[in-house]
Amino acid sequence: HSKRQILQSSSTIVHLFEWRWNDIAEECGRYLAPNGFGAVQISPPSENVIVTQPWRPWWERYQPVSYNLCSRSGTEQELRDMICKCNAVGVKIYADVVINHMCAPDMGEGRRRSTCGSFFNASKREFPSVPYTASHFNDDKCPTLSGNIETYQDIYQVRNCRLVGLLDLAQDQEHVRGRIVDYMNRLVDMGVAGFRVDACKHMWPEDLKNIYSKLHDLNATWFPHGSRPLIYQEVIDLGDEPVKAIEYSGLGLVTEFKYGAMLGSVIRKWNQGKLADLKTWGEHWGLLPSDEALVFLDNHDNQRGHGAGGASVVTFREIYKMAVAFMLAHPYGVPRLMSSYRWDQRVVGGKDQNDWMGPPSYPDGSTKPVPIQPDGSCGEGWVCEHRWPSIRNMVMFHNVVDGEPLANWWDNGENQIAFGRGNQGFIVINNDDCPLDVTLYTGLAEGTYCDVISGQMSGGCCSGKQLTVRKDGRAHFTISHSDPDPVIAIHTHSKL
Ligand code: AAO
Repeated sequence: HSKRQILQSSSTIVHLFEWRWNDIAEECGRYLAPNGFGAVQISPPSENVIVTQPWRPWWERYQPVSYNLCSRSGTEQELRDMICKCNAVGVKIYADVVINHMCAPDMGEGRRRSTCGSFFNASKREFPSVPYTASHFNDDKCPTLSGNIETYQDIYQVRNCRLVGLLDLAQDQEHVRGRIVDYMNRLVDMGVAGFRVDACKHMWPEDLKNIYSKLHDLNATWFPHGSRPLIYQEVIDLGDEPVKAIEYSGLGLVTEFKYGAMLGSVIRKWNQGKLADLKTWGEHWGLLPSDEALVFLDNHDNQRGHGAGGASVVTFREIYKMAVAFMLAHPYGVPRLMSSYRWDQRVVGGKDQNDWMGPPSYPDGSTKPVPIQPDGSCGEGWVCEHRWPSIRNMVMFHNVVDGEPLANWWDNGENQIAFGRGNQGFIVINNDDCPLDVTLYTGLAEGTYCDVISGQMSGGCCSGKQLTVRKDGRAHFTISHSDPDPVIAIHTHSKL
């Protein structure tokens, strides 16, 4: 593969959670494109309610009041400019669209509580700038007295009642589907390459199918004629409810929540889990077919105790790099990385009291820019996992080995594993409490390779560990269990 092919094969998505459009525009050109990232998931671009109690929580963006394109991330013009700049360097934009519901009924009325100043009246269910009126919501179909989803065991409640009290749109109405289609097509025409569709579990699959079928082809300025939007649908299916991910997987990709929950549990060695078990990782574990799964370790919900996945999920706070290395080395699924901001956790009785805290912001509530430090990391509370060197280098590994089958698996029966991808790359992980010291067949051509976890190639020199693959394809690996990054990864483009 040439460097150009490698960058073209890039499929890794990074969720730049709560970033401003202007910062994303810069990040595409200065960092994401040159490092082989495929796409950015942006926070919802639609106008939302301004919540001040608690103060400007991140979750206000999941309460739309119109489909006007202004939010804490920026104006419509800034959105357009970002999409253009990112497409120009080959980084796709996937928009998070909130189409299941509008805001909660107790969010007031007027123009002062919405991010573009559009008028709405939540208690009357009036959103004139869409327009939606009371008749466009599902309330008449919801079987509960409260009007809210009270149990997830009843598919009618899940689809026809209010998710955490949010006004539930009736996507079985042509008018509602039409407004949603118009919104999504406006984004497609601006140049987005697809969507993360929020709360799909709470919409009927046939309505979604209808909506998706009316989407325009991608903008031919940047994409081949006839290209369709990529759609990945948020459906939480951990196996214990009647709504199943497979009801949606025919329509697009589906977020595979079992992935992060199970992998986190194995890496934490919970329930006798060990890395050696991952030999059969994928469909054998009850996961969706690989080409239908959007996979991730944590998301913006479960990294702070919202949504689902539970305590096993790993985040930037701990053992993240090893888990990311495994995810990006393994062929299963389309991977998405989280790029977070810090907040102070304050766990009381198992719940983080600060789980609502919004992005780094000024006293007036506007989001702070993401400053880049001289060492390439981010300042002002932005974590930027995607800029951690080993994560960045594993994104390139993922591209280099694209399309190659899993090969040459080795494990010690416990928590030391290794595997290759065809003859293009090889990874070794030590999650045991003892050193790893082993000679393994890598499948790689003879030569000296640079470990992209401890360093990388630059200007023909390796700043990390060097590994020698002998004529017979074997190489000797040692990894101390006290190494903060107990992983070695080499590939054909890290050859000296
Ligand atoms: C906010 C306030 C609420 C208030 C509401 C209205 O926090 O107190 O009532 O406003 O004023 C986000 C936040 C919400 C926020 C909302 C709107 O997370 O806290 O509400 O914005 O501002 C379900 C959905 C899933 C959803 C998830 C959070 O199925 O779609 O809840 N995720 C998306 C977004 C998310 C956003 C919304 C949807 C809404 O990613 O950011 O909400 O736009 C079970 C079900 C899951 C369900 C979870 C949580 O999970 O299966 O479907 O997710 O419960 O309710 C075991 C089970 C597992 C189960 C889990 C947890 O692990 O195996 O299935 O336990 O019980």
